[in-house]
Amino acid sequence: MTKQLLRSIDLRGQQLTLAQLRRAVPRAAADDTAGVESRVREIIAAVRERGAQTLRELAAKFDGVEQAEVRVPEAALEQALKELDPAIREALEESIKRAKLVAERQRPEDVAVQVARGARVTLRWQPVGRVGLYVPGGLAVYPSSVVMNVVPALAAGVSSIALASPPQKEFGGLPHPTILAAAALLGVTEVYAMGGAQAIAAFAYGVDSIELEPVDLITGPGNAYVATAKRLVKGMVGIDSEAGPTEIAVLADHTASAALVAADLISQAEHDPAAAAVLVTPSVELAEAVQAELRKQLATTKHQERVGQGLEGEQSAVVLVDSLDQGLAVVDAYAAEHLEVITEDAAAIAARVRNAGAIFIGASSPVSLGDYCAGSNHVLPTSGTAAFSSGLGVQTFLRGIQLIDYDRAALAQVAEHIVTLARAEDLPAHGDAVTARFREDSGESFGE
Ligand code: HSO
Ligand code: ZN
Repeated sequence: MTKQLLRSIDLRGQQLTLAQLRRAVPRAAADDTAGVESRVREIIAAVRERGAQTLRELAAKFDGVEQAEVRVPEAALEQALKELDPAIREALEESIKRAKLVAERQRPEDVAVQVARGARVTLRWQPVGRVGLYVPGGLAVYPSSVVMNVVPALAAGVSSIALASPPQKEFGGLPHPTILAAAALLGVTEVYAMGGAQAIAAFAYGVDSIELEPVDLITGPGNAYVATAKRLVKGMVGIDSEAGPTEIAVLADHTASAALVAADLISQAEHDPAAAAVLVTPSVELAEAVQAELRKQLATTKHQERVGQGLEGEQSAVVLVDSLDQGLAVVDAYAAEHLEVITEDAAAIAARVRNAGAIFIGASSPVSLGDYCAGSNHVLPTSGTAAFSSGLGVQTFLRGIQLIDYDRAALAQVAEHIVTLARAEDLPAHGDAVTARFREDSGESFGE
């Protein structure tokens, strides 16, 4: 028998609890970052103490670049945009247009609630002041991720956006030109050639000597050093999420095309040997046909080696189920970053899914569409975190501020309750702060 690329997990005929299901779905153990953490702590301390000097030293050490300036001159951004392949520019513009259309419509409205007469509570959505966007370099050059981070930040009304990406030796110590061009296209002019944990530290603490002001929120993916640095500065600044390797799950029945399912699994396995590709299906015929298609398509795909590793890794599998109902329980337990539903009446099945970062409905909505041009965001929760968190969006860049506005009569209505609750908590001064407002000698002039 030919060796199958995806390992098989057969859940047919089994009644599993949620805990059992969670153990049954394929998921790689989290990396041990203990060793990385101590090095990242040293880098953060060095950036705090010696600022730009440390950034230059680490650019020489890690990126092999002797850096005169950490800040990318605006002329270099304009130049990169001028030299950008017109087809790439056109594609980026379409991607930006659709992402903008969606993000702007998703901006939540302020909510003012009249609680009683003269008593109003409002939730005001306020953009964060300043955002630092990290864009990885090296193997992965993702101008699309610049779009996915910057567009919702702008839609939220963020007024200050800085971007960091590692200096590249082959581009004279600047970040990759397509990254620079994407930044320029979006009107981002504050760009730094800095990478790794040092970039995250610079964003979190600021670097006086190059006039890099600290940010309030850091977004964007990165390697283990970047992810660890984000975790360490979290709390002092906000972070979007600690993104793990990308994942695709496909819930499909006998109506799905095996060739298309295989193509979609391969498309996301292309990111990383640690990427996960999972097919959940009640159809044994489809499962077998997809395995055959994977073998066939793997032979001709460009990044054969990492795709093969991704498919054969323990994080990937085909999960056989009795029915779509059981399939839904499996995909909910898995909580995929990307879930494709390719079944009869896919929209109705998708409506029943509770846990996923994004759901791609039907054969004409592949994950690659969402990666680039759907209008949705491709920064999504990985590693099962979709069970409690959302992808990037306009809301990531907003905070809800509560406005409390009561007049005297409205306060009087609840004064006694406040005093009672304050006493119950043995915090009588809380009650006194209210009753003081109703004493004749309080000095308050109430114009009613
Ligand atoms: N699928 C990735 C995003 C991406 N794909 C960027 C291509 N470029 C994580 O959602
Ligand atoms: Zn992708």
